[in-house]
Amino acid sequence: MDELRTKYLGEIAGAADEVALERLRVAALGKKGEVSLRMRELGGMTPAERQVAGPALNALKDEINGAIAAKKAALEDASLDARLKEEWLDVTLPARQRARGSVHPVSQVTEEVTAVLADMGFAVAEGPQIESDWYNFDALNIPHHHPARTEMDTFYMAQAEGDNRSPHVLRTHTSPVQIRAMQERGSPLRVICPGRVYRADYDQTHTPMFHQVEGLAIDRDISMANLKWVLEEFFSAFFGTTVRTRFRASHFPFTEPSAEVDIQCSWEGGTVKVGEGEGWLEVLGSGMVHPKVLEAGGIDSSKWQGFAFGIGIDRLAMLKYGIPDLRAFFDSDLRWLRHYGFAPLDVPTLHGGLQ
Ligand code: 2NM
Repeated sequence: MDELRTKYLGEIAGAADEVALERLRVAALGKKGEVSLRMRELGGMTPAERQVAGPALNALKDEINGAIAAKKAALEDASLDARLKEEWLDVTLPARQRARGSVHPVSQVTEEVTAVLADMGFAVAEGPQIESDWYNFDALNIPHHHPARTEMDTFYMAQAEGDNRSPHVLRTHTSPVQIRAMQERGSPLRVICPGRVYRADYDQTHTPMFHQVEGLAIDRDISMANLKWVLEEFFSAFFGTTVRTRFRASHFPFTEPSAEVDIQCSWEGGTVKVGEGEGWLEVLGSGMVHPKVLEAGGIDSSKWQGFAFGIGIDRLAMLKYGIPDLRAFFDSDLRWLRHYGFAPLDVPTLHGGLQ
């Protein structure tokens, strides 16, 4: 019996896995196992022999069962430890970087301009980028012989041969959206129209597609004084500092009188700073809407009047964020976009100072 104990306890201690343990259990305690066979021999013993051998065999059986259970638990612990070691995860590591885009400065500035003017009570309107020549020119009192209407300046849509209708154009300003707003909403009216516009021009300071925002306010007694207040308020909120303006008489077919507007700036060290110094920078065209334009928009010019203005968004973005080269705006250079772009969650707000 001592031999059996030594043999089985030794082999159980050295078993590599559960399969080996089960094989040992069958060899010792199974129907034909070595311990079971000994137990069967108890019947042929004298009562005195049986009284000694019986309890000893039972004790051996219990001891082997116990050793198998203990070894099984130890094997399970070891395999769990191995898995934990294998699958260990450091939850304090920084998250994997995910590629994400940035907001283009033109988009950001469009949002900023819109936030300021919307806060003053202007509604936002959008319209088609391909326009009829009526909405783009005639409704705006731009005569047929005007140089802006030549193919030198305006992109005309291709037309089938023999089609005598006047071709559509890529809108050269967002004014056609203002005409549509007058027709659809009537007066009184306060509306701004931001968006893409197109002109056949390409050099250091012009791209064939650029961005504009136009504003329009119509009521019974609106004047140039209201225009000047709105623009000074707008520039001060947009640049985050008090900005003086200077009006110079000018001419546009769609306004009478017309004025070009300069903003105060300094030119020190080769960089332009808005809202300080003695210099001036031309940024905007404006005026009182021409009666013919009001009539084209379906508004009675004997009862209503209003101001309008137009600003280049790309120029505003360059001024505010110190971007030197206009053409880089449309190069899609990822390094440039990462440098000048805005985080997607930097949403412009008035209380946030618009950045
Ligand atoms: C400018 C300059 C002056 C303008 C006119 C209109 C409309 F459609 F209401 F008549 N919208 N914007 C306007 C006036 C635009 O851009 C330099």
